[in-house]
Amino acid sequence: MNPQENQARVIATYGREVVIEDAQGQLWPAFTRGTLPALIAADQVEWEPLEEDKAIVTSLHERSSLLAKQNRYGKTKLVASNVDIALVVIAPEPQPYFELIDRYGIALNNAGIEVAIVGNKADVTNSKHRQTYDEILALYRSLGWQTFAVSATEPETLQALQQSIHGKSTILLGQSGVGKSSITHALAGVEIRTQALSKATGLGQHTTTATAAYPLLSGSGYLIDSPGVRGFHPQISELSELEKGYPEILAEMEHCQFRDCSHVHEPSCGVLAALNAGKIHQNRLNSFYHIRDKLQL
Ligand SMILES: Nc1nc2c(ncn2[C@@H]2O[C@H](COP(=O)(O)OP(=O)(O)OP(=O)(O)O)[C@@H](O)[C@H]2O)c(=O)[nH]1
Ligand SMILES: [Mg+2]
Ligand SMILES: [Zn+2]
Repeated sequence: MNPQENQARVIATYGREVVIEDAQGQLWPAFTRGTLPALIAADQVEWEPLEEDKAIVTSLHERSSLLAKQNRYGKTKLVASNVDIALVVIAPEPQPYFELIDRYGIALNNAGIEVAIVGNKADVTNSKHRQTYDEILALYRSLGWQTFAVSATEPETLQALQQSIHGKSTILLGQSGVGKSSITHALAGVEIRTQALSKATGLGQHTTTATAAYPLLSGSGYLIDSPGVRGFHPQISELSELEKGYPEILAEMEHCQFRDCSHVHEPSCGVLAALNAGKIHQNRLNSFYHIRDKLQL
């Protein structure tokens, strides 16, 4: 084997069993060598054939832009590696939450991963949460995030999104039922992977149970579909990491009189002044307070 030939990318993982894609685009079910850590979607690895149609992953390349979260027991859980951009997907149904978006924003800003919001199910106009959905898209657009309003079921609405993720490694994040897999089906070669993946994932099932990467139909780049979440806990331990998720609030802190200002009641607080002047959105500040309290930062 020449060096090129033993390079591969992890497409999906099921515990220590994984599916890898070799340099020729062929998929292999593979074991992970016992000395390696657990692999995650989009990891770059080296591999060797084991027997007829089985392989073993022998080494893991250094990961870039690693997205991690905290599980409910406070343990770090890796979500994906080597990601260029994360699409946080919302929909009018299920009800969207501002704070979930901010929680993703904190993790992604700290990981150095670009973030955009995809408002899916734009065709659903009669939901009682439609106003919240529209407010979320408007707010984050005003904060400089890229936003898209799409319907996974109407391909022509996906063009701008398709263009902006072309050639990139992209992960879809968000609550269960917002349409991450529907978007994946519309933009990526899911069908051609189904056979190789279905054995372990149960693709075709309604709810996604494993994170998996699919090649974009536009020819270059990957779309990583992930299971829906109820909540998301960024893996942070410092106030400065929290603040990184709120650049517009951070920018006002230099106008606070006190260095240890809590931005809640202090008389000459730059953050509260900006809030009163309409330069900071109340929802953003509320989630900042709430996550700071929860994490005791
Ligand atoms: N009206 C409408 N329905 C949609 C749209 N996109 C997805 N749906 C429907 O929403 C439901 C959930 O879609 P999924 O793609 O499975 O959602 P998901 O985010 O992958 O869900 P999990 O895998 O559980 O995280 C399905 O019944 C889809 O048909 C859309 O643009 N418009
Ligand atoms: Mg899904
Ligand atoms: Zn302050």
